[in-house]
Amino acid sequence: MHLEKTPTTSLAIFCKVVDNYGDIGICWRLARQLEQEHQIAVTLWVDDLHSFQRICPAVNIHCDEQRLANVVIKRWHNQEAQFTPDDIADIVIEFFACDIPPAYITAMSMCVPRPVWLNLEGLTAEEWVEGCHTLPSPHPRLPLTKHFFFPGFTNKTGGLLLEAELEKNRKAFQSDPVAIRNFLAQLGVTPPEMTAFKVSLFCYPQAPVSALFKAWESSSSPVICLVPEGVASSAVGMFLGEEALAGTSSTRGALTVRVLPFVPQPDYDKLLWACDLNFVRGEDSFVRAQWAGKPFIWHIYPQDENLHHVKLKAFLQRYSPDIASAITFSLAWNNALNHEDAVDWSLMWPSFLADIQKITNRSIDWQAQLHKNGDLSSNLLRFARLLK
Ligand code: TRH
Repeated sequence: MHLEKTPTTSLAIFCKVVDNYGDIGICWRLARQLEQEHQIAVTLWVDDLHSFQRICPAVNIHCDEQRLANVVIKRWHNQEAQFTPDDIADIVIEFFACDIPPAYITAMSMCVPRPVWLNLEGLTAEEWVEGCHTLPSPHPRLPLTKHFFFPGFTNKTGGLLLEAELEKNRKAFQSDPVAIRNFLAQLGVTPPEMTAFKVSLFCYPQAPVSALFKAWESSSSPVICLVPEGVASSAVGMFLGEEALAGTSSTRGALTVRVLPFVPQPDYDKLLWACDLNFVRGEDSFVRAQWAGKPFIWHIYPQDENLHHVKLKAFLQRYSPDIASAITFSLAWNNALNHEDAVDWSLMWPSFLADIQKITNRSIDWQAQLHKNGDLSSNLLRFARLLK
């Protein structure tokens, strides 16, 4: 029997790092998954290798082109770069409406057949997304059409990034106390700290960290707050009485704060899996916390005129409309309570903690609901193949 070899599909992702780690975090996760689970030949164009190296220490920041996890990584530093149709991938993804080089677009328009061109958008729980997901946007001059692709929480969106093995790996890790202990020990967590209520903290500098620390200090049982280096440095430094460097820690009342090294991306999942409560932010850690099956509090990326409060409320409405303590806590963490509402963390924390089992159960139900939407990479490829 003669088996015809199907040519490998090629795909390029263009990623502009606006700030922090979420842009590259999402693109790198997507790139690896497309390569590993779908055998796509992926090239990831990224303009900031320093941010990339923080979440993936194997990245060489001096290299214009390198291959990691079988993905070709190219430094994107020149909008004037020249391209011919031979350089163009079968599927082209621009992340978050970043402007891909004009010559790349011109070369795309000269390809036969034309590549699929997608704009992968940011995540929001707002309803309008369902109406915009997969909408076409014809190029004003060239014979090309770009399509919008929205991640999301319903089956009328592209879903969320989710690796095929994630659930299996998480369950194996969470049911192996030795693996959890070894993992935490390697990050510097001491045996007595491991028995405390474990919280991981990842947030923007505006979060009311000092006020929450005060409430934890007078908690009825020990709390250990694990915070990666570089996160909430000023509040953490104030608590510690010294610069918040990896390895430093201090205890006051019931609270111990310990600064961890900023871990590589796969270890960040393990940190979420190992903790009893996770504070996450932005987009990617927010999604990972949802896959961790543990209670989490989201610090949303701040926008002008508090636009982010609308997005926060849209998510909370979907996620936990019936758990008042969780909603109040999340709103207060994001400074989104009505002005008349006084924020008293020493009251809010115990009432959140009293509902922790209910909140955990909700996070498990939510996860099951999300699974029904499939995973973003497979959904994206299915859509791209429809357009071919
Ligand atoms: O870092 P973020 O705030 O990123 C983004 C960007 O600011 C972006 O411009 C904006 O659009 C978006 O938020 C909403 O948060 P995020 O999205 O959670 O990304 C953090 C990444 O860093 C994620 O991939 C997990 C990873 N990470 C590690 O690998 N190790 C760590 O120790 C920590 C704390 C995070």
